[in-house]
Amino acid sequence: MTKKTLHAIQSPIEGNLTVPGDKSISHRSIIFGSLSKGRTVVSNFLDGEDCLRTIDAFRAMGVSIQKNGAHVIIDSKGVNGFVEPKQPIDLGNSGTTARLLLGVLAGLPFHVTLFGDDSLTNRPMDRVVRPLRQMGAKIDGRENGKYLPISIRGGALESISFIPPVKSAQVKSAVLLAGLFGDSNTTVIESTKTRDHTENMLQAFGGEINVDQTTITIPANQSLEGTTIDVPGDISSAAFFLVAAAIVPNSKLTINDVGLNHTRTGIIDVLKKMGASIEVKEERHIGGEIIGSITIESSKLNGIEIDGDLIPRMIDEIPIVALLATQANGKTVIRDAEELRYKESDRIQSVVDTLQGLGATIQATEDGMIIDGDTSLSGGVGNSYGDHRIGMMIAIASLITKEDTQLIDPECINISYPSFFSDLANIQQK
Ligand code: SPQ
Repeated sequence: MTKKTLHAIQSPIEGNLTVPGDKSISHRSIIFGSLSKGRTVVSNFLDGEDCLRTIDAFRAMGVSIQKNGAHVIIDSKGVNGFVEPKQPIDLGNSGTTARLLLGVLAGLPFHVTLFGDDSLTNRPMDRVVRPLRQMGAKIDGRENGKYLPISIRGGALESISFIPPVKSAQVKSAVLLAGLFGDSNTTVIESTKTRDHTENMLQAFGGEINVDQTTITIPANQSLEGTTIDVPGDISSAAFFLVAAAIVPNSKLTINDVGLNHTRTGIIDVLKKMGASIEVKEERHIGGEIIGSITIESSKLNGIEIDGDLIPRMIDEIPIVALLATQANGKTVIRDAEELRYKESDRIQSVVDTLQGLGATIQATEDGMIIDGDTSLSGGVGNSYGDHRIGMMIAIASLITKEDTQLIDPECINISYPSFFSDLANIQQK
């Protein structure tokens, strides 16, 4: 396992930054570009390991995908041009690829085996396997299809009306994608609205979908046409630097061209609620997504309660919010976030263990954590547990620690943000 020494420099964060393309939208651009007929051109595609897995999966089904950095060209004949993959497909660390791909494969007359790395192999797949079986897909796998490796044989499906038992955009998306191969309308009724990039992107490809608050209905047998997609900057990546600027004294940072889709901006609401000095400008709409800029300055922060409908709007930001809370006056309580236990690591346990190790006062609860601030952090050893968001949280923590920090397994950051350390160096005042 490699280690990276993060020096305790404590220099302010200053300047302007654009972050790489949104991971969720990049995955979906490949999926819909492959399902559509004709050419799709994607700019600002996230060149991270997870999104490359989605490209590889569709290449394995015969789709022509050319990639030059963040520029991707997909030439597809649509699903009728797909071929049965000859080999099992390796999904690496990517939960989004696994679950959304299962939704597509449910409708294709192929036998496909999917597997992943240790982390992905331990993440639950039954949440998508159950509704896809209900629609008629033949699925088997470890522990009766609860976990990868999974084999699927798809085909013509029966449309269903489905209430997901968990708040998950991946489950919603898998069922909607399978719905394209159904025999009438497929409906997903969510208890809380989760990120809606699948719904937005389907429409960008000329598809039809009806969204009535948390009830989404998709007709079967649509003909989708290739298009151009300009991927907004990833607010989940931006969140690390927003928190850095909020907690490192004398900082001021502007992040440009970042996605501000309201299903993803819980981090902005949290920063505002804590008293951060933050200004958000919504500048333009592209393909159903909102793009704009965020400016933030360091300021005094207060502990808050975070729960309910806010959680799905910031689920991937909770590790960095936990660090933020260690620098806020008073107690921060995070509830209703049990889904964190099923991410790349058990993010309740890994956040708590890591921050405790760095000197924070934080304890785990079943569905969240309780953090007492304002604490000064010591530094020491920070284990990423192979989880990119924990790795980046440790790197931001090291900006305010008294001593150096050893980050264990920094490479995992390449999953979602390969240029993380160079972007960080660019905004650290020399
Ligand atoms: O793809 P993966 O590994 O599941 O990625 C994560 C992340 O932190 O990048 C979660 F671990 O993001 C998910 C997110 O938590 C991406 C996602 C999507 O693109 O639809 C939805 C969320 O997951 P879920 O389980 O709530 O649907």
